[in-house]
Amino acid sequence: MKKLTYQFKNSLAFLSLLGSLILSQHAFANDIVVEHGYIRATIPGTNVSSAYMEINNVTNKDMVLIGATSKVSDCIEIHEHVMNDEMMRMVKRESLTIPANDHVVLQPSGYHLMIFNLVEPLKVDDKVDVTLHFSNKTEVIIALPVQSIKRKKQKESAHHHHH
Ligand SMILES: [Cu+2]
Repeated sequence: MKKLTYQFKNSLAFLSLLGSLILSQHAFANDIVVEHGYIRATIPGTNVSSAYMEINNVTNKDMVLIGATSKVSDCIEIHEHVMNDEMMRMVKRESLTIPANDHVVLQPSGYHLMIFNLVEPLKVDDKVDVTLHFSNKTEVIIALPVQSIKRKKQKESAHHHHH
C-alpha cells in the first residue's frame, strides 16, 4: 500500500513537471471549480474556524490538494474526521486527491480545512479569500462567505425536508 502511494505520487510529480515544461503558459483557472463554499464564524473566545466546499476537478487527471493559505491565518490544515475507538477524531492529512472528472465534498463531520491562529474573529457575512494549492502548482483563489454554524444547520435540515 505504501509503495503504491509512493509510485502514484511520483507519477503525479512527473506529470506536473511534464505539464509545466510543455504548457508553461497554460492557465489552470478552469481546471478546478469550487462550489457551495463557506467558512464558519468564530465562536467567541476562540481563534479557530473551518472551511467547507465542494471541489470539482474538471480535468482528465487527478488533482491533489496539498494545502491552503489565507491572509486571515498562517496555519491552515487539511483535516478529516475519522472514527477511532468509537470516538470522532480530527486527523490532519498531507493531501486530498480530487479524482479526474469528479469532486470531493468538504463538509461538517468529514473533510474540512482547519484554520488556526486567526488574526481576528470571522463575522457572519464577511468574505474571506482562501487560496487552494495543488501538487501541479495550480492555485485557486476562492472567496468564502462567513456563516454561523446554526444558520447552516437550519438550511441543511430545511433542504433535507425537500427530499
Ligand atoms: Cu479540523
